[in-house]
Amino acid sequence: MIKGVIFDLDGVITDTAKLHYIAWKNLANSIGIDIDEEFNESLKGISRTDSLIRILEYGGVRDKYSDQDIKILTDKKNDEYVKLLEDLTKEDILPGIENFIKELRDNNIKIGLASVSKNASRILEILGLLDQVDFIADPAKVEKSKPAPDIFIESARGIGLAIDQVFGIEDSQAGVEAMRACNMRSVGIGVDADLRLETTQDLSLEKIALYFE
Ligand code: B16
Ligand code: MG
Repeated sequence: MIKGVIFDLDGVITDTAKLHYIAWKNLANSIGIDIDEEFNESLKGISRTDSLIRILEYGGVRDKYSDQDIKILTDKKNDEYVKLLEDLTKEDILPGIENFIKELRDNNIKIGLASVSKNASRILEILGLLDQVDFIADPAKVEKSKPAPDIFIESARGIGLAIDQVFGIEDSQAGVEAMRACNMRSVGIGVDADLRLETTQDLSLEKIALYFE
């Protein structure tokens, strides 16, 4: 019996990947590295610091940057990203998500968030969804980022449910791996998972319950 659903944010509730891309590209360009949209795909679901490390490795300059340099650069990227977030509106909620959340709430299904974004609460606030979510896992409090399962385990704990009472929804390979690592049932949006759906518009409790129960 499903009692809770754990959402990823970027790529499931809204598409902030395009804003991360603008901010990462500008930051990378400022240190002489160029990235394209294909490379940006590999950053989905990856934490801020790990994303920068991947960019530095891609540019072949990882060993030139100290931990302090990395902190300065990730702060700079985040400053630009946070400014870009202010242009988000309710229109940026991905198709079908508001209806699906309503369906969950009407059925007394708990909702948790397992995003590695430290900006998650602000993004939900801008989208007008903050009061629809029962628990937002704090990525600063979990030891390891996706593909480790920590953020999903913390999110299930936060909504007071066992792993086998929930399923999670992800758009990234790292996120699906994270769920598999703790035996959480997974729905993938455009990515292979226990149940693969092509778009967020395909989400419905009935369809998912039929598959999992
Ligand atoms: P922030 P998710 C992830 O969100 C993004 O996919 C990833 O690109 C980003 O680096 C990460 O959040 C951290 O975000 O810089 O805002 O802390 O898919 O886990 O919701
Ligand atoms: Mg995501």
